[in-house]
Amino acid sequence: MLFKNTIILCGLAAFMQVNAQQAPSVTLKEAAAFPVGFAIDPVRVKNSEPFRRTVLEQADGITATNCMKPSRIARQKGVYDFDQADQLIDFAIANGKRVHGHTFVWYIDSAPGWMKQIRDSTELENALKNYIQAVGTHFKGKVASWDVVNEAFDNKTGAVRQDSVDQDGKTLLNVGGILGKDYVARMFQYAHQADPGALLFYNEYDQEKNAGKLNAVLGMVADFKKRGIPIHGLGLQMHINVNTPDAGIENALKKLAETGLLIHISELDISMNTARTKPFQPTAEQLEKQYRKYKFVADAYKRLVPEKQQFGITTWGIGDADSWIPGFCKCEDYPLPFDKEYRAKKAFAGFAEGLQSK
Ligand code: 9MR
Repeated sequence: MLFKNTIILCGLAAFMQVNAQQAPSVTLKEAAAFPVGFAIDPVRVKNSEPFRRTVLEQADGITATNCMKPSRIARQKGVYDFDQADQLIDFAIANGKRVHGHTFVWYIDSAPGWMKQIRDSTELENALKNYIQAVGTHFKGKVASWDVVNEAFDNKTGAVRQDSVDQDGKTLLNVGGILGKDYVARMFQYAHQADPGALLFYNEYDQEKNAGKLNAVLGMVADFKKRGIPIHGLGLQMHINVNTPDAGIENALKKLAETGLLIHISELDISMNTARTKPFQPTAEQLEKQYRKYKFVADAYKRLVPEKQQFGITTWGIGDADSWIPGFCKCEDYPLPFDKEYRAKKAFAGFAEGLQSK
């Protein structure tokens, strides 16, 4: 009986250990030698005290999840609404947090409806140019950096996207089809004219698992360098899961760093629910794998990106309640370092340990 109770107690202790709300002895910003950031929006800052406190305590910088997207700033042509974005930036600046702007051009939902209707190349070129000019100038001196173009390359071909509808028939901003593949370079030129002091990034997903995309990004950088197109950094979104192969992450970090540009892990989250089920309750093994993957990512970034190119690591949200993934996959998931109450998870400990690795 005693033996059996001991086994039960040991099992319980192991379970509690993986689920333990760690009382962290270090914050992420203390643990990291480079800026750690969170993607956030102003409503949560205003409405949730634990959210706000976590930003203040843990982060060096922020990215706007949605409020700096064209769909929010320019709902109507020629009318700019900076209200939400200004609130967020005032909060960041008042608290000494670096602001990363996201994003000027994105082919998907982030483009306003009126812009997606444009078919004429001159009209679209001018609309984008005017938008970048107005928004870049408005935030000049307050925003350290911008994702100028987001996700320009096709998943299958690695060529510049030229689709006007997605697989569900939703209208896209077919900027590649209307303006031609060199539009990406011109957007960087417009962004540089608008705010010559801002660091300009190209941001992309799946580079850790899609060789065609990674090569497309590398090819774009080589071309930009040859032609003197201003670009300062590359964003590796890293929406990954607990089974994403380490080798792919290392390969992407290494190859992107070889460009000599700043490297930003720009949207990190690590999904555990690879079967995309609902409901979903992570097992002790999945929590352990998430802990290890957070640790690996931070450690790999430190090992493979030279210090002077370490722009930082940003997670896409703070706590699991902020994640975009459940809405997208119609499943449950817990991909972030903090739980729904903004208590540090085991994943947090992995992240902090990786950031502190020698
Ligand atoms: O997390 C964002 C979600 O709330 C928005 O509905 C969506 C569309 O604007 O964008 C999400 O963020 C995306 C980011 O802007 C670009 N990379 C992928 C992110 C997750 O979809």
